[in-house]
Formats: sequence, structure tokens, C-alpha cells
Amino acid sequence: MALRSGFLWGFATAAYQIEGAIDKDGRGPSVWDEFCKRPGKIADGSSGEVACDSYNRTAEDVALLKSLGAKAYRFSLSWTRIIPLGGRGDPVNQAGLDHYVRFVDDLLAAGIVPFVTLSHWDVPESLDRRYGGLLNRSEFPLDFEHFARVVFKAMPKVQHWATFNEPWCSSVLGYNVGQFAPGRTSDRSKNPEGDGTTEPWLAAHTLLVAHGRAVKAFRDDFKPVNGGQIGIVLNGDAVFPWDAADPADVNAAQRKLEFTIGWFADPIYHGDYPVSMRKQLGKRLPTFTAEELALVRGSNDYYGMNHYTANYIKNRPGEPSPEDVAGHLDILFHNKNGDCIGPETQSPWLRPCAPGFRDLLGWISRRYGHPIIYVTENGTSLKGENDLPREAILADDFRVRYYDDYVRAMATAAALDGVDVRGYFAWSLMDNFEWHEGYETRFGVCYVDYDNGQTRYPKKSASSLKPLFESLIKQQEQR
Ligand code: PNW
Repeated sequence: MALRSGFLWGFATAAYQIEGAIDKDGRGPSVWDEFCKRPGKIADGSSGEVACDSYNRTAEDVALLKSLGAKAYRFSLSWTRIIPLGGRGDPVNQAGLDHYVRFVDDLLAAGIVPFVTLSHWDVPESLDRRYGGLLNRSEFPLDFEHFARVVFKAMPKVQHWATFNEPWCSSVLGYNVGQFAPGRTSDRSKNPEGDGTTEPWLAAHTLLVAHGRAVKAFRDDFKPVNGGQIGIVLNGDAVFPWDAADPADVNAAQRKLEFTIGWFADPIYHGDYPVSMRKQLGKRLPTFTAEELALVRGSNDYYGMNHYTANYIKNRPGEPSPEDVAGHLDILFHNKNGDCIGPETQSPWLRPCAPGFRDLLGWISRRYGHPIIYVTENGTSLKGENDLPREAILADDFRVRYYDDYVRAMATAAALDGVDVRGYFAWSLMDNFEWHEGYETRFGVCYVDYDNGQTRYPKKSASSLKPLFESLIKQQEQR
């Protein structure tokens, strides 16, 4: 018994990955709708056009959550359902807003706590066209603040808000690697435009300022009346030095955390980018104006942590490439002794290593002054899962084991390392549109049969979380 009483646990999803219904009730296009149209960008040539059809199945999804015992549900809003053109001077689409208001009510009626992410990568396409989207550090934050205000006003019952999901992915994968929308990169074989040496740093800066603006609006005008908490959701993988006896690798491992997590969390908790980033990136890393810093510093009520995997980190000698986004190091699955970090999954970047979770929870907790942490995503794909017959897919023992190991590692961090973790969301409630990998990679605890009406079938892992959490959460003291 290691998790506090009242610990919230449940499942997570994101709008573009599950909703489908991309033209229904006046929704406008996001950068992901456009990106999916470009040949070769999505592994199976698919898109979120239908996905899990969740926009049309809210009752079914709520019933599913309830049947699995979920205490909470993390989902994201489609900005372009609510403001189809995205901007602060553009019309609000009442039908889109009403959909989410009803959904929140339905969740609450079922006794499930809604955990709402304002934006999970699906930036309005028209803002990208109008002024370059995330590359405009003054316009975008104002439009995001406006969108956030519309939503805060309409959903006073929501007590848990996240501004952005994984700004690292939006910035690096969207503006350096070119693997995510809007697909910008220096690599001209992938995209006609983009500068991977400057744009990711600017996009991230814009996201931080936009987050800060939404948080200030929430604290000034909504929180005093409605209560509630708001934060940002950051991804971060655990690190181990390739050679633990080599200080260069030990430093490189630390630098990797600074370039992925510290990039966003240091400005929020400490008021500036990490020194290691400034040292490597110089003027390419934006500087906070006094006004920006006042918005960003102290802007988290809690830390939203997405976590999946771990790596061995090896220092790279010589000068960093201007395209480097990781801190001039190698990210490996084997260490100097040839030990492997964990078994393969369907995701090339993901290998289970639960001890890394405990480590990283401790690192975040210590570096940022023991914040309240919600684990907003954790989960795994399975190597070759999509090629198995349905009965075999439903017997996902590998995923059951993953959750068991990771949740116990988290409980240990809470019990022994003083980590203030208050909630956990398994990624994902169901198989869904896995971005550039399309539907080939499945992360769900429920199988979705895309060929037969998007029917959901709980896998073994779906029902494994309830007994696991019940065994770990402290019971309310008996009087
Ligand atoms: C997260 N990486 O993304 C997202 O928040 C989800 O939408 C996604 O479906 C889930 O993880 C599974 O991939 C990530 O390459 C995508 O390191 C890529 C990486 C990490 C997280």
C-alpha cells in the first residue's frame, strides 16, 4: 500500500487520434488533417478521418471507462471544433463546444473525473497559414489564450487542466525531424521548407509563452471562482550512462534530461533554459523577455509527466551539429557491457525498463522542488501485435506485465523517494491513430476492430489495472 488515498487512475486519449468525424458539426482543419494528406507521411497512408469514431460514441466510451473501473479520464479537445479558424477574432462554433460540455457532464455523471488537455498537437491549420503557427511567438500565444478562455468559461466543472501535450514532440518532430505536422525540417528530401537549426527552439518558446498566458488567464479569472489545477504535460525518457564509470557519459545522460525535460520545465520552475542548452545553442535559443518570463515562471500547479521508456546515453566527442536537438550524444539500447535496456516493442523508440520510471520520478521531483505529479501517459505497444488474430491480441500479457512493473515502480517512488504523485493514466484507452505510424501500432488496452465498425474489445490489460491500483492505494482511515 503505497499510493495515497484518493489517487486518481484511468486512461488517456487524444482528440485527433480517436474522434474521427473531421467534418461534422462545423469542425475546421488542423495541421494534422493537412499533414496526413501528404503522400508518404503516414506509414499506412491513413489519417484520423474515422479513427475510433469516438465523436459519435461518447456514451459507449464512458460506459467502457466505467466498466474498467477508471476513476479519471484524460482526453484532449479539438481546438478547431470549438474555433474552426482558431484565432481570437474568429467565430466560436457552439456545436463543437457543446459536444465537450456534454461529454464532461456525462463523465461526471458516471463518477469519472475529467482531465482535459487543451491542445494535443492538432494546431488549427488556418493559424499555420495565417502567421506560421508556432513560429509566431506573439500571435500564437494570444490566440491560444483566447481559445483557453472560451473553454474555461464553458466548462467550470473541470478541475484538472493541461495546456499542451508534449511540446518536445511538436517542436522537435514537427520542426526539426519533420516526422510530425507541420513536417518542417532542413531535410529538403522531406519538405521544401524549414530550418531545423532554429525553428524547434522558437516553436518551443512560443508554446511555453502560450502555456503561460493560458495559465495566467485561468488563475486571474476562473480559478478563484471554479477552483482547479492547471499544468503542462511533458514527455521524458529515463537515462542511464553508457559507461557509468565515465564522467563524460554521466554528464551526457544529465544533459539529455536537460535537453528534453529541462528545456520546458526549467523555465517554468527555475526561470530560464538550462545552462547546457544555452552553451550549445547560443543565440539560436530564444531569450525570455521580462513579460514572457513573468508568464512562464511559476506557471505549473502540477507537473504532467508522460513516460514510456529508457536509454543508455553516450557522450559524443567533437563539435555538435547545428541540427542536433539532443545535447550532442548517442541514444542507445545497449550499454558498454552489451546489456540491453529492455525487450523490443512495435515502436522503434520504446523498450520497457520500469526501474527508469522510478529514477526519473525522483529526478523530476528533486529538480523541481517536489511538485505534485500526475503521470498523464504511460503504456506500450507490442511487437507484431497488429499481425496477430484477435484472440491473440486480446491476450496481451506483455502489456499486463508492463503496467504491473511500471505502476509498482511508481508506487515505490511515492513510498520511498518522497515523490508526490497523485494520478496515473494508461496510454491508451483503446487502439487509435498512432500519428505517423498510422493504425499499424496499437497502444490500447482495448482492441479496436477498424474493419468492422470500430468495435472495442477489452484486452487482458484493460481489466488488470483495477486490481493493481486497488492493491496499492491506501484505504481511507476507518473511524
Ligand atoms: C506520446 N518518441 O507521443 C503521445 O502523447 C501520444 O499521442 C502517443 O500516441 C503516445 O505517446 C505513443 O506514441 C510520443 O518518439 C511520440 O519518443 C513519440 C515519442 C514519444 C512520445
